[in-house]
Amino acid sequence: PLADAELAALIDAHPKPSSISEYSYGTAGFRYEAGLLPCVFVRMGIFTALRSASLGGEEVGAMITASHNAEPDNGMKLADSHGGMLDAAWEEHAVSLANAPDSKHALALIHTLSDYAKGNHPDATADGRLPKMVVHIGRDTRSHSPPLAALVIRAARAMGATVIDHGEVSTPMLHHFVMHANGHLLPSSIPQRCNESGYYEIMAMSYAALLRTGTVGSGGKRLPTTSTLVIDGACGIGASKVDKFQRIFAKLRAEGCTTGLPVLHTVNFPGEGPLNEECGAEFVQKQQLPPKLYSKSAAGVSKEYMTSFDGDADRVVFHFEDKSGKFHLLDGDKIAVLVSSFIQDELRCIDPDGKAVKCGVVQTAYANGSSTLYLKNVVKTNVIIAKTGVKFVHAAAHHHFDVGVYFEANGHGTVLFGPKFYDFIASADARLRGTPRHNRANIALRRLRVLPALVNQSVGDAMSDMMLVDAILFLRGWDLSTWARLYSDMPSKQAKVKVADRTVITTNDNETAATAPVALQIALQAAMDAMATQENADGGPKPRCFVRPSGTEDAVRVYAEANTQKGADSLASEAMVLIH
Ligand code: NG1
Ligand code: ZN
Repeated sequence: PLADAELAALIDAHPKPSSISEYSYGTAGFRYEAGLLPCVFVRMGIFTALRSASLGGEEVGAMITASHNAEPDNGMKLADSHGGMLDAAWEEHAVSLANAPDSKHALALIHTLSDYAKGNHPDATADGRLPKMVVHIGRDTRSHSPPLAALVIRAARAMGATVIDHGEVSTPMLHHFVMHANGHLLPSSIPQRCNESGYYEIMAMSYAALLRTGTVGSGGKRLPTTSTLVIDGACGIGASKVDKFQRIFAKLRAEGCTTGLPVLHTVNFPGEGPLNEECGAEFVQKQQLPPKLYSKSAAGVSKEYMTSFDGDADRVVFHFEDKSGKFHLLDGDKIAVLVSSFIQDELRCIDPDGKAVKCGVVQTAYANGSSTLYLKNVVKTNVIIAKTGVKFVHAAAHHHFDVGVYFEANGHGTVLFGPKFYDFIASADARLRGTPRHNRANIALRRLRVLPALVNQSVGDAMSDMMLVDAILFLRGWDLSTWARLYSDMPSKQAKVKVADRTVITTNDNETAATAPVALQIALQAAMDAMATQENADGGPKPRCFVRPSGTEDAVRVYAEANTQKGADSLASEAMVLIH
């Protein structure tokens, strides 16, 4: 029996603010100004417990963060038992519970969901009690995250759930913990490690193993320009975590594993500057500008090899300053190109026809047109354009490919390895056993084998993606300028417009065109056509412009790209005027 009175008291103590007509589940969960969230958070504490029960006691998670948003905002991302995003049908239940008008309605819903859980797991329920419930909680460094986390924990406990409070962690760490807590869902080649040190250990060991494959025969060169990697932590959680991870490097060095290890120099720690402000992945990628370096230790730092994380460390972009002082950005699209071509090349060393494992890349409408062309024409891989948001790109990568690489232009992405990939590795393993270690297929096998552990397959992970990119650059003997030269981005411009009601704009499935208001799309199309004629560039990608309501901020986003920066800027300004 549920503790109805306790639950009702908790819900009543945190009523829905009058300024909210309806809480919505955005691109990445609930995200609002922190003061508006206690109502949702109490209910989500209850909800996560129910979700765990509905899965017969599999463990789930809630991450308290507003990622790249400014400090006053907060939010919650929910992790399902496989470590990925919450199931879409349960998203609807979450929204219903968040919006129940009062405790009476909320309790009715809670009872429906708990009856559903009991019905699904009759063996696990004794005396009408719910199956076991386990909820993992993590939070970012925002000042209001601890009290909000405390509310979630209280509510989950009132449901009778066991709560594992991980304290301050990055979003991908929380997803990793959840994925590893449900060991039976993990591929057998990945060691089960459900704690912070295990998370670092898996990453460091597989990273070092990948570097070691560079010492025999093929590649493996650390250029002076990549010997120190400077990490801009956005004044958020990522900075502190990289610092801890770095300690494992010291251990590796002490054990004699010195091959190619770079120095990781972290700047922009929590408290050194305002979170995500003029620094971090969101600022760097959207503004196409270098981050402000708040740390004292940043004085005189080399800018040849840099990355920026976002506020909850699930995104990463790379950037550098060339000899003439010019800033160059390597965004998520560039990462997708680097990673997918690397994996494909290694696969081909074992399977020259490339038929055994289906590889592909999932992008969004924000992907630079040049990257899509490069993936199709040079990497010669499959490309799918999905709706913005990890839940959509992740699902597409999982559904369509045996090795699915997905990256949003903003640096959020990962690689998913399906059953056919693991089968391929097992059979290659049997076939190549006993071949010399410098045999190229043997090297490729050892490289591919460590990837599923190095990569965080539950969700985008700045630290893991950073180490993967660094290892590939090392194996290729490249620095950022070589990588940047693979293709040139089409000049692009992104902007945000605040409007009274952003939901009046709706879009088609992959968000490349607006479906309402109809006149808006007609006008945008006319602007694109006019730009195409004006720029008169033959062959290359055509000017593009689209708008969509943000799912994380109260604004409409505008994206434009053209053959010149002037063209992209003017298309974006036209679109902004049209929206106003
Ligand atoms: P919205 O605000 O819905 O555009 C943003 C990013 C998404 C995704 C989510 C989650 C852009 C243009 N959009 O979503 O790609 O990362 O945040 O954090 O970067
Ligand atoms: Zn984020």
